[in-house]
Amino acid sequence: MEDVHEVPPPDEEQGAVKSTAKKQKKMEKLIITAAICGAEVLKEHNPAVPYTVAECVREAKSAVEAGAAIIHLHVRMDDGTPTQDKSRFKEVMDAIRKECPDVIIQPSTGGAVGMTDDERLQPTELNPEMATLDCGTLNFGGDEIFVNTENTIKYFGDRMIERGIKPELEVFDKSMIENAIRLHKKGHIAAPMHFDFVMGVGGGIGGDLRDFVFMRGSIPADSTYGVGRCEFPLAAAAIIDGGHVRVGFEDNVYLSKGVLAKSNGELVAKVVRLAKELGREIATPAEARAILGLKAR
Ligand code: KMH
Ligand code: ZN
Repeated sequence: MEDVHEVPPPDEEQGAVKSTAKKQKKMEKLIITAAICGAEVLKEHNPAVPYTVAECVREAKSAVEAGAAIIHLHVRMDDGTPTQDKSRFKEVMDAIRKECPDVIIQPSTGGAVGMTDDERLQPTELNPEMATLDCGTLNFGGDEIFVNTENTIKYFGDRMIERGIKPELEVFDKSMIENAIRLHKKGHIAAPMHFDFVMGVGGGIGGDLRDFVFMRGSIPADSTYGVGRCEFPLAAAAIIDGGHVRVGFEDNVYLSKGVLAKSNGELVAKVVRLAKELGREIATPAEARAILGLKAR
């Protein structure tokens, strides 16, 4: 009599089920973005938060050496006051490029709460390869509101199209994905779109796995995405799913519970370790440019 319990021989690839498994498309390499500075986080939160030009270079270098392909950049005055001043951006970007010539620098157009649209847009005059485009208005703690009206988003999107800047579409909630898709259809945002899910900010969506699944399932099929802020619980999910990851002091100053990161590089290195364990390779800046379709400068 035939043995019904006989175990079929394993396929050559561990875990593959011959008849049912689809051949998986090879995953793109993982793009790690380091948001090294932010506008709100202070040295009181972590003494390694950079304010000066030299400190920004130190932090960018540590992140790039650890595996970051993109530096998401805010700039500060030497006393820590956030600024969107074009010349300060130029000074910091030039200094970073001197040490890290290949890295993609993605200036913020979000700036800090209370800044005007034109003040925020100043770094786009430097024609960076990428810049942030915040896709909706958000309660930002206490009485603060981070204002991005539909007209603001259109204005920023049009500026980026004119200058060939790829927007990093920062979405703090699912409704902001809807805003981006609607404004893409009206011609204010070019495709393929790159989203960054900034998750777990009070006023926005939470940072649980179910929130991530909801966000991830809501973007167009031809788009790419990264996940940030609640990056450590969610990085593994994004790595497995083929998404990308953002880390950095702007979002989180801790390496693990109660342990401050000594540098942005330490945060990047943690993602690199996770990716290695999960079998995902890390993108160089050149590979990140190819994945994101950035225009050569
Ligand atoms: N600082 C926040 C108000 C961005 O970089 O575009 C906005 C922000 C988003 O950080
Ligand atoms: Zn930012």
